[in-house]
Amino acid sequence: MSNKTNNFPADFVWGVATSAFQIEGASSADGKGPSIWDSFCAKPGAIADASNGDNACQHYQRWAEDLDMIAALGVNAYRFSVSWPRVQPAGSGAWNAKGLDFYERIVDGLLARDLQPHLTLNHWDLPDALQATGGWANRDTTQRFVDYALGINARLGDRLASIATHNEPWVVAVLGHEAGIFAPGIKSRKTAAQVSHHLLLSHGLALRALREQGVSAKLGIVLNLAPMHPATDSAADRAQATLEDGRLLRWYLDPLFKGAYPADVLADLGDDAPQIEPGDLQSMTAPMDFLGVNYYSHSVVSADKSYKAGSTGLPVTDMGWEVYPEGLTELLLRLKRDYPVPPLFVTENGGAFKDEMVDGQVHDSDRLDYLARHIEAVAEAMRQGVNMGGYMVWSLMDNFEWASGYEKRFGIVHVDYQTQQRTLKDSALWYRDFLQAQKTL
Ligand code: PNW
Repeated sequence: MSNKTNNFPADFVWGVATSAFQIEGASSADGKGPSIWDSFCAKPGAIADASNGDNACQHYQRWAEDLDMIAALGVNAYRFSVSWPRVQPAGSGAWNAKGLDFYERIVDGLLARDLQPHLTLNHWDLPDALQATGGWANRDTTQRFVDYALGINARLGDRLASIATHNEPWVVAVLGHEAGIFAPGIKSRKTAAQVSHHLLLSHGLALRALREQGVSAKLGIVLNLAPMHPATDSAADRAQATLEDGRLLRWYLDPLFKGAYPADVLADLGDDAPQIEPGDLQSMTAPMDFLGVNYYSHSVVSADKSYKAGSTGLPVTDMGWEVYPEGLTELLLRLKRDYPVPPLFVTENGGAFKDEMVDGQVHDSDRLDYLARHIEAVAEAMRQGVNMGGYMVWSLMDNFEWASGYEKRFGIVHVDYQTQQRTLKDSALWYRDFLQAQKTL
């Protein structure tokens, strides 16, 4: 693979990313409360391989070995999330000292290895106790989230490089509350719209509260974004692509950066539109220090409901997502063009592929190629003037891929779930060499 990429600034943030539920295991250890994903996994048929997060990668026990592995990759940053029910088992009130101690070990362990800690507060594992009172559909959960954010900042904030409030609010709202294929498994467009509103509101309220408390970490949010491309040039397909662009991108970006929901999406929602209280939209525009972008693919949109995704002829990953690095450059340029964005970080990018372990090696040339081409797409956006702060691979290691269970592997490190042995795949070795070359350029 050629390395034509370059000219990344010396202080560019290079990382690998994970999330708590997907790697930690120890689902009821040391006082941790259940999360909505613990409960969702127990529903028959919810998870492809009927698995759960009880053990996952046993990162809760193996964290020191894992941090050594991250350091050995030569990255300068690690993105992880805190399990809210591990640190505050009921989602309000009492804190769990052992849970907080765990994240303190992670943060101090990262700093000891010269790695920047980038923390996400909500990577989906809401305390079950809060779901019992309505979860994200209940406006009161926004206040519970503010308290949680303040507690984490009080304990860890002085050592964090960044705090992201939410990971991918679209996934929580739409996959969790409209499609119902992710926790908590609700199927209501109206509920989903209210949930998205409360996620954005809680983000803004948390930012304001954190700034008042005093914060040294950079503050932002992480969105999953994809350019929407009409399947054909027909007026119907183009109109559908515009609406999908509204649902996935503008629904989140417009309130965050312009203080208003997009009119076309509001009109499409009709009676399902969220209840908005005076001041809500104002709260959502709290200034951010960074915007996290998770990019996997573009979306091809058709007005024809029988259209099958992944049929453009482009190669697809094991998730069925088309490999389309040009879409990342396009997306980053669009963000710069349409919004007053702070520095952008690619907070997730990577691919699931069918890996084969042969003689202790994983020759994942498809993943290696995927990463190299997407890093080049970031470089291209930078050449065209986009202010990029960093890039993080999803994921450090194979892990619990939500409704797909352990069948889909996104890691640049292979995990043998029988032995919990970690093995660097070719993509990890390539990333390490690529980063080493960056340093000596
Ligand atoms: C992201 N979609 O999830 C998450 O942030 C990660 O936790 C996850 O492992 C990773 O991407 C890979 O899936 C997504 O259907 C899940 O569009 C689904 C979608 C997008 C992102």
